[in-house]
Amino acid sequence: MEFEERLAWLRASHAALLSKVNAPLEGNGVYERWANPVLTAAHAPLEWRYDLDPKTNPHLMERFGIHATFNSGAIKWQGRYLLCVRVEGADRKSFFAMAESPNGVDNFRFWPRPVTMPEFGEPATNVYDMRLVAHEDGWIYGTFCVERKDPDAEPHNLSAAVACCGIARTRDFVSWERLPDLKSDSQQRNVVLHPEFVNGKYALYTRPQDGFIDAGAGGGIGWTLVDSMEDAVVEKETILNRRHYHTIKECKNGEGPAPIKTPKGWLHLAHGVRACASGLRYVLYMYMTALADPSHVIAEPAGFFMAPQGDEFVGDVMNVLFSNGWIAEPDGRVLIYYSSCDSDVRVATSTVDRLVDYCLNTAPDGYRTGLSVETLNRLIDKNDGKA
Ligand code: BGC
Ligand code: BMA
Repeated sequence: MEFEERLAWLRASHAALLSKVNAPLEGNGVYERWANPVLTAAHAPLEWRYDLDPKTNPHLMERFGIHATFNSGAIKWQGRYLLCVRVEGADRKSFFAMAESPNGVDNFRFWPRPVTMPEFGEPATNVYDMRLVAHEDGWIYGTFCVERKDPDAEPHNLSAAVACCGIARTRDFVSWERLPDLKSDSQQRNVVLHPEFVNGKYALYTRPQDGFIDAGAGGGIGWTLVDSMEDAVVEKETILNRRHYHTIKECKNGEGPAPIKTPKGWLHLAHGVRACASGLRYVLYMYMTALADPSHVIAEPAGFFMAPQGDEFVGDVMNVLFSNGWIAEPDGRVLIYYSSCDSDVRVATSTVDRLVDYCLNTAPDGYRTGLSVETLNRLIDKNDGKA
């Protein structure tokens, strides 16, 4: 195709993709998945990918490969549905970019420029998985993973890395103030800010780990109170949601987005990881904590809430569902943004009522097969009219 013809084709295909109407699919009653991913690499603006000048790019070839758009923080802001998306280039580096939709389920469009924020300390090799939180102090915070090469790695080891929590805040998602990284004795990924003060302090969900990949002695999702976000230091850390043998979170777990406040407690979405022959398997699970003490677990249904299905199995990193963003609407509807295989952003919808019902009325894990059979028999008895 000639330049102009090709440009017209690119623009038309991009516009058609961006305006594609989405629709919910009937499911298990707990939530509805929607038919189309809300963001894919192909949603990235043409201006990011192509040099659109026929003089310098006569073949209209891609000049900057966008490989994936996934793991997005989410917030409803001034009536607009905003995602802070992890965008990964062909060079494996990821960065953040805001995307906006008028309804939260389709028509997401990236803002013209990626999030451009100052570095803190040693410049990051990579950043990812931002959690957006409108804190009651009036700021909107983003906490995210900052990855740097491990300075103590043996010279031949080109994979050893160090993960810590980066912190930034904004009032408009364009201008970002970078605060010092979270100080912690262990490596940290999946750090999430609780939206309210707790005993006058900022509360963080943490995920201490001994190494970059291995949680090691890090027991699960942690909890710490810090005096200030401008100099956040993990001093006393307790584990509030533990990893457990032969569960979906045997290897690792991590808080997803910040929890949603409900009259019956805080609703949490998290990811659990187990190992299997095909590698690490990431699924989503839920739990609830007490209103009076967000670090005290009051309910946790057994097993996963969502796991990959159908085309969600196929992507860059197979067998992965991950979520770090959801939006609770004033009418009780909940939009859950999740990503499959580190490739796309998808949406599922539910309501606070249904999610609370799911958490409070699904049996917890009995940790052994005999108790699962007992739970199942109780349900069958009930349906037989025996209970
Ligand atoms: C990747 C992340 C991944 C982490 C741990 C990083 O290098 O970018 O997607 O979560 O490694 O496996
Ligand atoms: C991690 C996460 C995600 C990613 C997942 C699977 O540990 O922090 O960024 O989705 O691995 O690759």
